[in-house]
Amino acid sequence: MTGIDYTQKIPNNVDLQGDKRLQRALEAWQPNYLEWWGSMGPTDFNQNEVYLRTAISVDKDGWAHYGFVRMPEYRWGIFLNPAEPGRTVGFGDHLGEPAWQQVPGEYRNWLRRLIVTQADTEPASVEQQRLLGHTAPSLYDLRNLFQVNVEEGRHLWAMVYLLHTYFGRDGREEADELLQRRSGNADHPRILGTFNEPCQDWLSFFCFTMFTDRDGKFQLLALAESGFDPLARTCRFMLTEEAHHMFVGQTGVGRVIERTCQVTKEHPGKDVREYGAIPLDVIQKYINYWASSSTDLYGAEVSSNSANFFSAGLKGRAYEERYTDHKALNETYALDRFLDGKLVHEVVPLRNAMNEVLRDEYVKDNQKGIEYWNRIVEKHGLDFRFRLPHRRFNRKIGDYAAGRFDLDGNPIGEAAWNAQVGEWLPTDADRAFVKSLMKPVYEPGKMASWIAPPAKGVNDTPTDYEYVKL
Ligand code: BYC
Ligand code: FE
Ligand code: FE
Repeated sequence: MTGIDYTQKIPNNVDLQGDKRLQRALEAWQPNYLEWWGSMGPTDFNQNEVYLRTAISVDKDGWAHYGFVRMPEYRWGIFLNPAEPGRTVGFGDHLGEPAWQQVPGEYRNWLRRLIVTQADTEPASVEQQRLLGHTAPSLYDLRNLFQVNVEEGRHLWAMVYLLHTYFGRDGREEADELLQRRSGNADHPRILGTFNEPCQDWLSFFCFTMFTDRDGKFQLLALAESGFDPLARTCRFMLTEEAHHMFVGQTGVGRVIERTCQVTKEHPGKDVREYGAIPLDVIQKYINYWASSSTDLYGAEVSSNSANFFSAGLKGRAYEERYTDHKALNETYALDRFLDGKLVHEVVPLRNAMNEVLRDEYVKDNQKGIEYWNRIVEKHGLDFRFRLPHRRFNRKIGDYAAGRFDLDGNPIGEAAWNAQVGEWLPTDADRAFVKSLMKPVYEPGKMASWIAPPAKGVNDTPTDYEYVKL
């Protein structure tokens, strides 16, 4: 079944009606979710109609549905990609065995932990972004923010469905806790570092959707390979939603760059700040900050957890089908570790380096984004070039957290770091300046001083469309 039943309290394509116990349990969680949305989701705007897309089927054209919806009335539901008949486990020790339709008992705890970690990021991001509506640079951007927010809410539903359906009582407890942890709360924080970082201005929001949602893309690609079939199917559908989030980040930062380039050419020799634009080197510092924090989200370079997840067939590699050896048992991975204060070349069993393998794909994808931004600068004939910080730069997780590294990944001392960190990461003054620009622009078609208009509107609408009815 690919069509989605919208007559139900919880829209779904998993025949929820056929399992009354499960349906009741999820319908009991639903008001708690809505209460969380009301208190931790976007502040205000819950009574405004927003031009949102809603999935009406999981087919390719299932996204055709756009309309005005108040966010609390968005039809959050449970949508899985169709089952592939005869699907088998695609990697690890169980290669070729039938994919699991139930949780394999021996892997229950690992699997639950993976699902909870994935789930936790979704509400966290909504919490991080909750104030941004008040300073949106245009109605177009306001609408995109809310689109991202409701879809992250749906991603939480996707994971909660798995917890409730396949993990019994402890799954239900985990689902409740997902509504209790809070981004940035010292006593009860979200699980992963980046999801506790404040994201309170729109340059940060665009960097977040560029770099942090892109971690989402690669983690989902790895989980979409899972031998636990319901997880694979739900992640495959989530990936179709994720593409829009990265579009918002990629083009959002691109439009900020575009605007700065325009101002630079209109007022040669002047500080663009005077004209309400953001200097390119400040944009670069925000890139450095969010790219490095999001690079942490792959975990340690050498990790027995990652080896276990792979061996067990729970979490694969992105694009597993591109590899020839799906067992990865006799292969190795060479990397520069940072041990006792020195970079040391080491060769480790490939399975232990699966976090790094996934991070490699992520870094490659980020690099393409940087090139897109540089084409904008080039088009304007300016000399500035953006760059991706080296993966060792500013890390808090893994080997490199133990040292200091410059943007090229060279180890440096604490004094050198302190002397230069203000050129690499946003300073208080940079943040204060960016914050000073964050004034809402709600007139249809108008843009804030620091951002260029989008190339086109949503779903073939004109860019001065009234995307949010205020
Ligand atoms: N911050 O063996 P290690 C998304 C912990 S984003 C804090 O290196 P492992 C989205 C780790 O939990 C995608 N702690 O790591 C984006 C472990 O803790 P314990 C989210 C961290 O286990 C935008 C310890 O360090 N999905 O969807 O191989 C908006 C040693 O860990 C961090 C997933 O992450 C960190 N950055 O794996 C909305 C997929 N990194 O057990 C949504 C599910 C590591 O010693 N998660 N630790 O207490 C996983 O696959 C893995 O848990 C990880 C790390 C990739 C996160
Ligand atoms: Fe998500
Ligand atoms: Fe996302």
